[in-house]
Amino acid sequence: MAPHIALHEVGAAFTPRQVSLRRRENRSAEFLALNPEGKVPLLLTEGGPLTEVAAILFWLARRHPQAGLLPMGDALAEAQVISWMSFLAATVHPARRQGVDHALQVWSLAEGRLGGAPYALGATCSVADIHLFRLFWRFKGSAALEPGAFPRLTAHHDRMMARPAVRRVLRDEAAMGYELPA
Ligand SMILES: N[C@@H](CCC(=O)N[C@@H](CS)C(=O)NCC(=O)O)C(=O)O
Repeated sequence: MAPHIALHEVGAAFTPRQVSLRRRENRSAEFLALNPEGKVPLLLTEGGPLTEVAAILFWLARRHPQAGLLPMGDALAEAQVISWMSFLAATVHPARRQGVDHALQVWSLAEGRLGGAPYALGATCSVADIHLFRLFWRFKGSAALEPGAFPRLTAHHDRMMARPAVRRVLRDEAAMGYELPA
């Protein structure tokens, strides 16, 4: 979902291909030839297949600078985007599999890290916000959160939900018969 949102955000021409994990299409010979790890997402670029949410988001933002989803020319700010996305991919995404209590602890770290700013990097939206949104959207939908829990992440989620690209992807993926992964 995160790369799908970013593709719309940057205005790239693309052809979506649904890969059903339930039907194990990610384990087909055709899919494994493109990603031997057998995981989604996978973006087929003109230069070859690209895997990992963080790399796909980074590449799309670099390829489409006019979208303003990466702080160009500021090496530290750019590294902060990578830092956020590495944290999300390596720590936040796998947390749910270790139980709700662990996931809540990890999300508390994300809540603290977000601070009072509207977006991960501060005032402007970057690809890190797309990554963050997708994971919190899923967590919020799967865990029975206490009312008022994670106020900053919830405000961030609501802010992201107002973006046309996000609304479009939620609608399109629901119409496709979205299968909730972990
Ligand atoms: N580190 C990868 C994780 C990708 C991942 O875990 N994808 C899951 C769906 S959320 C998947 O394809 N699982 C299928 C499988 O492992 O068989 C990323 O951030 O892209």
